[in-house]
Amino acid sequence: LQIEQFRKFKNEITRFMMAYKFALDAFETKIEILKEEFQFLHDYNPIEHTKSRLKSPESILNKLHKKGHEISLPSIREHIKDIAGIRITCSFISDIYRISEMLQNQSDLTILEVKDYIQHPKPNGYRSLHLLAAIPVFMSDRQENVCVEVQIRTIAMDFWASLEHKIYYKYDKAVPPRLLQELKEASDSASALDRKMERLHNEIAEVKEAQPLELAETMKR
Ligand code: 0O2
Repeated sequence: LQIEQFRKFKNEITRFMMAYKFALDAFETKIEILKEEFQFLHDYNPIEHTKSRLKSPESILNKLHKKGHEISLPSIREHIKDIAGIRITCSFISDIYRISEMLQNQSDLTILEVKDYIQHPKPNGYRSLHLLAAIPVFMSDRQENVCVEVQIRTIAMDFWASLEHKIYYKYDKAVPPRLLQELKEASDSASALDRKMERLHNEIAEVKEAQPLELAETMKR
């Protein structure tokens, strides 16, 4: 009987996680469509790259435990919203808001939450735009609305966040104050770089609009 119970439990978990995997697959297709169509229409690609991940069962259980909730599938579904995560890296800050708006306008997505850590960076310097979106997944016998956490950021924000993440875990979450201060300064520099790149990008776009042929000739040289 115990083996039978274990099998049943294992199947339930596999099916539970499958819904999140399908949600990510569907989301990736959405992003691919935006990317290709945008490239075609504007001859420019606002998305540098995307990366998706499913949270490991161990990490799901740790988070549930840390938040003090009971361990059950309904409890996981209710309290852990970032089981399926997708990160979109853009070239410029304006692209972040453009992509976010395009996603928010898609009628099959329900936007549950928007956290703007660009307008309001975290005290440590973390910057990104987070959307929590529910996407319908059609299974053989039911439809589920599955939560996906979308993080949209620039290359510079991504560079900063991945280094900060490594340092945070290297010091086992007790980072020396001097390093915290330097990380904050690095975040400010990354932000200044983002703003400068955006300015240059706009300037080039204006010139391109005014003299498309001349600019093309200059670029060839
Ligand atoms: P991992 O390993 O990326 O999955 P929550 O705990 O999610 O219920 P919270 O903390 O308000 O609620 O969520 P928030 O602020 O939306 O952040 C969730 C995710 O954003 C994190 O997931 C990180 O991926 C990223 N993030 C948030 N703050 C920071 C930060 O200060 N530094 C870095 N490098 N990333 C950050 P996880 O589960 O923490 O980690």
